Amino acid sequence: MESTPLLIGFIVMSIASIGIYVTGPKASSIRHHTQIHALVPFIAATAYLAMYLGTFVMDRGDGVTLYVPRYGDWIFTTPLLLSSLVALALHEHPRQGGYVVAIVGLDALMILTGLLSAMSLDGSTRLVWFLWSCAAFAGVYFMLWGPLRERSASYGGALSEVYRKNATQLSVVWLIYPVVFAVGPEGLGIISGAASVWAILILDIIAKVVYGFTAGERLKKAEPELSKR
Ligand code: RET
Repeated sequence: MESTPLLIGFIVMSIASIGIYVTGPKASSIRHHTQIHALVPFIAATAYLAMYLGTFVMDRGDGVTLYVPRYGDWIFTTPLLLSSLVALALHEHPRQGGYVVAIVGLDALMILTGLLSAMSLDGSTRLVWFLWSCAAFAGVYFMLWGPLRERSASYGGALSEVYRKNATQLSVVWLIYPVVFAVGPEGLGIISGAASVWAILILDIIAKVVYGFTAGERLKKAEPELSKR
């Protein structure tokens, strides 16, 4: 059990949730982004608390520890982060619903098949699920940088610029997760269990907390233009 990083995760996420809510934009045109960005670390705090307490933390069967709450966290937080970006790209256009379903569907498939990979005892089965998860991940990137980027660009100005910056920040950070997974004990076992828990903690702080604050600041600056649309 790696209790130190798990306890740190619980504390950082709890404080960050309140911090993002208090400092995030409140104007009626964009405050839903603040609500979503504050909910994300709240969910993560719950998962870190569960992992710290040992709830749903189990031996996979070969001595490798499986942190199930981590996937429970991701299955809720990644769709929330994506739906905030989709709402921005389309600026609350009615056709938004379809885009959200498509990208969230791909994202959920990515997390669930990632869990299947982590659970697999057989190396080649693990690789197949890993690659399948990567295929869904590629679909998420396609949606972000294809149709959604196009729609946001058609609005131009601040909307398109904030979308591009937030989507870039998200895309870069998310790419490191499968790398850490692949070298961690659930994958090839190149780095130790402790190193992998620390690495995921740092990634989670960047993807949820740093992202929550910076994405909110960009939206704040663009608010005067966004509220006119
Ligand atoms: C897994 C393993 C299988 C291959 C891939 C993965 C991708 C995970 C990602 C997680 C992102 C989590 C975030 C959480 C913060 O809120 C499941 C590790 C592609 C992209 C951003």
